[in-house]
Amino acid sequence: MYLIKNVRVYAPEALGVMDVLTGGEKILKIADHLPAESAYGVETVDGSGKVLLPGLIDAHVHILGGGGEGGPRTRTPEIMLSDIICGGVTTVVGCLGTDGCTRTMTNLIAKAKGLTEEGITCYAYTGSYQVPVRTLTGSIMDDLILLSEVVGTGEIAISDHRSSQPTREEFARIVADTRVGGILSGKAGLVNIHMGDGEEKLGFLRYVLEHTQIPASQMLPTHINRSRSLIEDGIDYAKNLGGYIDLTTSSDPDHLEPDEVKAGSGLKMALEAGVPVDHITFSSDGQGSLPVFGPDGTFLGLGVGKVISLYREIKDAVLTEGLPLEAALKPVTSNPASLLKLERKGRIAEGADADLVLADAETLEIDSVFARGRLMVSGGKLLVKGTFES
Ligand code: FWO
Ligand code: ZN
Repeated sequence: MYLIKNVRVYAPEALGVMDVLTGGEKILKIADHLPAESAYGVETVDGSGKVLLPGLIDAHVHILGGGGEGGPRTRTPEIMLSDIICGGVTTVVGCLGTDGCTRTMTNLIAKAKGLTEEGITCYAYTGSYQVPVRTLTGSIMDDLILLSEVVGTGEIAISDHRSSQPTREEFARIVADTRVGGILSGKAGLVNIHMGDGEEKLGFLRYVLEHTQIPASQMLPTHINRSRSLIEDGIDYAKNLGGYIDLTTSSDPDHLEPDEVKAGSGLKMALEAGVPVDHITFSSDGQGSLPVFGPDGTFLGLGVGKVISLYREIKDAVLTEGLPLEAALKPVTSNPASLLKLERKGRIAEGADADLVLADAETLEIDSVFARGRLMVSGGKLLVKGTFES
């Protein structure tokens, strides 16, 4: 049990200075004053001068590693627990990308189970870039209904030279099957959509909204900030069709693509254009490759995404872009939790999982991270390492 005292709580809504009691894996009590019971092994944590945030949700991480666009030597490394918790992330959704051949669903599910055993909460999308979707059981619905880790489908590539060039109808069918699989399994059934640099942009998503009864909350297009023209299309899609958009934080701010938009500034752009904050999420693309192709499609090189970029972009949104902390937190806490229907995640509330980040109120530097009630990082130091981490 931990009693975090006199801490400014962002649930992500600002609750003011409170005392927060955790026990086991849960948040038990939030009140403006809780007596510091020394009995029952309650450990008191001094929260003065600090903020308490919900553990971050990163809904797009290549937990097996991804890449390969430059041949086998460019297959990126598998994630380790510390890559995740050092950035205040306590919930992850793992995915496959371009390479849905050497990266398999059986491996993805096993890795998700491993990360959950190591202390965070890890889910997965079935499929990869490809269409038809490469599932584990042979069907999207069966994967959702039978595999507890599977919460949706993705990352399905459209408008990209590396996609399977699916038809609109094929795309609509994937969204429909994922929706019904979600309904039958009591899960979100969210389709995570990889947006490339193609001219089509969000046309396929508009087609689904205009020609089917499927709600906009079933689809989440990611990499929306990969170009100025795509983020403008994304802002229009979110504002006028009630769509949801996901910005990628991993791009290296010092080596942005020619017209790539940093996630922190993309968030500000969308909010100023009138997109409701609840329709915007961030994800890192951690361990995914960040390949650069020439205009003629030749491979020029690649970097590797990092989960720690997620929290970096939240800090930048507040400290550089001047956004309120509440607005900067929603895209990585309550918004992905709502879209993914993860009721116990993304919020500081009684009965929710004790996934918490304690950070300095001024610098937002992370001090401590709790995952399901276990102290994983304290005083900025890693307490819990992955099985094979030195
Ligand atoms: C983006 C994941 C991209 C992999 O377009 O989609 O390639 O399979 O590991 N990454 N292909 C990166 C841009 C948003 C910068 C992926 C990657
Ligand atoms: Zn992608």
